[in-house]
Amino acid sequence: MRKSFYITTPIYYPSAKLHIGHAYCTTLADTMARYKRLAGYDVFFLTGSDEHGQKIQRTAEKEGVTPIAYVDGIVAGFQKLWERLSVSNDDFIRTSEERHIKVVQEIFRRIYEKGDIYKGEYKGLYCTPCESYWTNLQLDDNGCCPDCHRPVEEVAEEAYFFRLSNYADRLLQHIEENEDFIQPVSRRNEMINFIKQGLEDLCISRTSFDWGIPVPGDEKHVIYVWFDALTNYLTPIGFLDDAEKFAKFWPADIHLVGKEIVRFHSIIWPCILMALDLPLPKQIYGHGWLVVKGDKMSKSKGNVVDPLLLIDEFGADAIRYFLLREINLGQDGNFSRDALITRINADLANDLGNLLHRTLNMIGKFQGGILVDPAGGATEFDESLTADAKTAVDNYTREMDVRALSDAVKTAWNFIGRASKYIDETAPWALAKDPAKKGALAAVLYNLAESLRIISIMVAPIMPTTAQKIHEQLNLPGDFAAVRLSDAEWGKTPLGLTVGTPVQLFPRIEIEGEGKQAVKKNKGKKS
Ligand code: ME8
Repeated sequence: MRKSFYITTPIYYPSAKLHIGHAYCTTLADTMARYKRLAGYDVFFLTGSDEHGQKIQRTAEKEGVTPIAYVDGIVAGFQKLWERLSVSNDDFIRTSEERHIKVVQEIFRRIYEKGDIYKGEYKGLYCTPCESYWTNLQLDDNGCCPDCHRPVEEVAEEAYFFRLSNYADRLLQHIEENEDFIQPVSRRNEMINFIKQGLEDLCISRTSFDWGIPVPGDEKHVIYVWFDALTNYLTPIGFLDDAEKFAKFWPADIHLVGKEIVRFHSIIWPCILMALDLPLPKQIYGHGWLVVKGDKMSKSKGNVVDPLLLIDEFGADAIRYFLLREINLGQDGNFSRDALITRINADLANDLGNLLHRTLNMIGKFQGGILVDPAGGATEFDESLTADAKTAVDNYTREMDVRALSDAVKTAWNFIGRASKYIDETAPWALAKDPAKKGALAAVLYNLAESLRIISIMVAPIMPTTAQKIHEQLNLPGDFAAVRLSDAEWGKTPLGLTVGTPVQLFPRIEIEGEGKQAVKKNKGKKS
């Protein structure tokens, strides 16, 4: 039976336009999903939108539209963004969809019948923009929300509670026994300390607004955001309607989330699953933030970068490459336009682009575009190139498997550098001048084309469009979508192949001015 892999991103709030920080999370998940498909897994990759709550209701009221009309427009924008970023999600879940409402109500019913949901009274301080409850002790010096520093509201209302406290011991034991359950380790330790302080029951309903999923049988209550949001992970994989699919994809292999929501995913979510007698996800991975001069990129800080504008300017693959290469998974990483342009020029236009261009040019010039049979011809540098290709693929696989994505990207680029060095070592232009070296020249050009074929496979999860272009320019037979990691074995490029004419992958970006003010003087077309 084929192995399966289920990966999720958080579902995003349609309260604001998505910025490049959100695109970071989705790019990471997409790369992991594409890598697993390449490795032969049956993958289910889920993203979506988290549409309920008082904040959305208020914004819609202000705009004079219904909440659903308001979110419809924003969510269409999310979907367009993911498409433009080459995100290969298998489903997009909206929490306002009927299929999800059914799941949430059924889960509520089951846990209520079990006795782990009960009715009580909630008193507390609530921050509407952050959709968080706080205690007096947690407020900032001005008595405001410790996260966004806006005023909190006192609320007292009848509410349903989930007995989180019932599951604290089992959860702690699970975390301690399963090292991979919460990653990276720093987040795992934070969670262990948090749970050790004791877990209070969780308020899971509200009566002060109605844009949410009604509590079954008590419809003046709507189910409060996290109980609704987290359960999205069960909806599209057949929890209620397709037992076979559900058995295939649950438990999830990884919930990839930003570090500030690890707590909800590694405490509330496992407790809900335990109450449902369902197995827990294999991993919750908390990635770091994209920061601008040390501050989290966020709308409230006014430092957001619009991913659509960046895609228009530089193309999706360049942005994906930058995010994956520049930031170590789990740590915060700096976003800057200058650093992006530097990466495009050095790594994409120069390293990768030139290798392809030079190789195809030489095959065209010296052999009429054909990969001719070396008939035993060789150079003294060939063995080390083939050995390095194998090492690169082995390292890349190991790094991808342990989610060291930026290391895997570096490994692929080191091999690009290695293949470029092979051109200098073998000097094909000199071989071409000597008829006795015809075989050696054919071997060198074959080895370069073969290196590029292997590079296109390693690049595929990172920059899918570019990988496909390399495949097409090499004029390799077959559909690139059918290529697998196991094809990254030396020698699969057919002899006699007529390669295509080179087309620049990434034009160099000329910069005018210096530092932050640098302006792109776009001479070429974006790829
Ligand atoms: O939290 N850098 O939604 P959300 C990196 N609806 N990641 C960032 C970021 C940045 N600057 N800014 C935001 C929610 N993110 C809930 C999730 S899941 C059942 C419910 C990430 O739209 C953030 O860390 O506020 C989070 O993982 C994701 O965007 C969604 O944030």
